[in-house]
Amino acid sequence: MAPLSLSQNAERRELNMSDNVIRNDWSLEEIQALFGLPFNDLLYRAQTAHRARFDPNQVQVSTLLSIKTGACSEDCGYCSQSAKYDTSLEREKLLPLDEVVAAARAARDKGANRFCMGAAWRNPTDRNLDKVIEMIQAVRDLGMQTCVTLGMLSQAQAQRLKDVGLDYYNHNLDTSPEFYGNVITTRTFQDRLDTLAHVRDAGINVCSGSILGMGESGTDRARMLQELANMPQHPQSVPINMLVQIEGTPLFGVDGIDPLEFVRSIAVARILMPASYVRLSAGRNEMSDEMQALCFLAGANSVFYGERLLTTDNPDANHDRQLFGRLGLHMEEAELEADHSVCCGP
Ligand code: SAM
Ligand code: DTB
Ligand code: SF4
Repeated sequence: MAPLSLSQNAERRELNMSDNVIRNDWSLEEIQALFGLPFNDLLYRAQTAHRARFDPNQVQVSTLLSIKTGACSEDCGYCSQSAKYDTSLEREKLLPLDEVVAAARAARDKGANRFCMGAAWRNPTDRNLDKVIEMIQAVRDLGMQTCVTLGMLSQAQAQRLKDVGLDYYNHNLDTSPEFYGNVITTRTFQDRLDTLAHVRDAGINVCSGSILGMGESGTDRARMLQELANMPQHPQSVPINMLVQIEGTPLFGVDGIDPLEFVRSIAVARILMPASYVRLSAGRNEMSDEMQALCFLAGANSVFYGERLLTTDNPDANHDRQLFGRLGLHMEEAELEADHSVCCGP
């Protein structure tokens, strides 16, 4: 093939520059056009956008802990923890503070800079929140960033979490508004947007993303990314999960997603939200090292790290460290607000 002409080169450079602009007005057609690019062109654009704002060889690692497991009143069709499905999961009460602190310390000692605590609640009660606030304080005292995912939040609850110095709140859109009703019926897509608005308005970093491989169409994936990218502010963290199929749930046995389509979705997320962390989330146990390497090339720069997600397995930390070594990736270190005492006391 002939080399690119000067004007083709200029056009390409211009396209790549435009990928570095923060926009909140993406049309569905534009997003579908990105998905439709030749794979190499898409990855080139995503990698270029990534390099403009991030160290391309750095990966942020968060460790998860389920602080309250199972018996959830919601009917999320993917979830091991819904009381509506027989998934043979042992339910557990809210963990005591000392167990949470021990798990966070172990995660920190293995190199995680963020500890993410998840609870199987539709929403926390104010008394639940008192306990979680103690946990957040204790984990911050270990010098780690904190994230919690507790279900729906009121504005007042979000403010309480901000006041204790919570760094991130995770609440996923999960899928497109159009496909949503096929997956969850006990709360609406709008409920999710409302919780995210409460978190954002309280000034907490938003962590919001999705699950791929639930039987959704390519248009659903584009619409889901459009919803995330057209929020008033991009979520600072965007977890992209691949469905972990759980026996007993309605989504068990659904046709999985083509791995290259998954990589494309990461690349499009990176281009649409160039300043956000894009997390290669659940499902890594089912991915080859090579597929994960492609996801990093496509702009993923964060993972869940440690042997356990919430109720299912994740690659072990040694394997991940070896993979990072083979790829020349280094793990990001914790950066907490300089003045910890402002929000949290001495
Ligand atoms: N109960 C809270 C809620 O739903 O917001 C917090 C915990 S919930 C388990 C957090 C997120 O984990 C879900 O929104 C979903 O995106 C993801 N998740 C749960 N089960 C999953 C599965 N089997 N495979 C992939 N992602 C999953
Ligand atoms: C997110 O997007 N993925 C995490 C976290 N946020 C809370 C949860 C993944 C759960 C995978 C299935 C399980 O372990 O139960
Ligand atoms: Fe409950 Fe969260 Fe699981 Fe839905 S995803 S069933 S709200 S724990």
